Amino acid sequence: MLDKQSPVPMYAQIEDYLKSQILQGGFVIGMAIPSERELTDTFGVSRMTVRQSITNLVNEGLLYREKGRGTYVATPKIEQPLSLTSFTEDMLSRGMKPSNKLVSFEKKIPEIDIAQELQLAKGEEVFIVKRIRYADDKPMAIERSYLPVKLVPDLELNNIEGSLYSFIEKDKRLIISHASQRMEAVLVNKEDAEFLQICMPSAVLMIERISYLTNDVPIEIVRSTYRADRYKFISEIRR
Ligand code: 16G
Repeated sequence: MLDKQSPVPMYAQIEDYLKSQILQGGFVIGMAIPSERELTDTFGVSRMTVRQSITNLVNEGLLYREKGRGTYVATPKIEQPLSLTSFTEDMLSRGMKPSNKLVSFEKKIPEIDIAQELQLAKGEEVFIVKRIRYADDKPMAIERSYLPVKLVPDLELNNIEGSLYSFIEKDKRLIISHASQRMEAVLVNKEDAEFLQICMPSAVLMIERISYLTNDVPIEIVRSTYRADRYKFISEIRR
């Protein structure tokens, strides 16, 4: 099956073969792929070569390894358009069940950088909401939201157990109109690794979003850490 004369290295050809099996449904989600030994025999290459192909696909998020058991086909990552939607809306629109675990909920005067970004006067307080967000009971992201107390003074525990956007828009009748967002890849820290149930070191996607109401008043800063093995962000761009 391999072309030994090809300039494409053996590991890349095996990788292409495994990838096409996954994408065309030969190997389905959750199924174990053939063992390293079986692949070694099938392709007549060294175990190192097979391992290299599998490692590349694990790093791409198409496969995952389970210690002592084997290598399995991973659930495809969530493809999240870069849009101003809430976590609850995003998950429901995919037919997944959103849920939250509240880690902390405080009311205090924020650090100077948050106060400046939220355009707060000296001494003005924010609510700080830290939640783990789940889709179908799997941890996806950790969100730390900062909201000016003066805009949502009656924010309570039961509001953030559900959808925060629904509270802001339906209960408070405020309109979230636009946002600026930046995203970067970082290595997960110890605390977030525990919340997200991932090993260290793992790459995660860090997002900071500042959302504004129609009158350009900042309503929320969110600093989120997303599991990079479960999420990819996509956008339509035109020239
Ligand atoms: C999204 C937003 C977050 C917002 C949350 C509300 C990003 C990076 N974050 O996750 O700012 O607080 O939705 O979700 O997009 P909820 O209405 O389900 O509580």
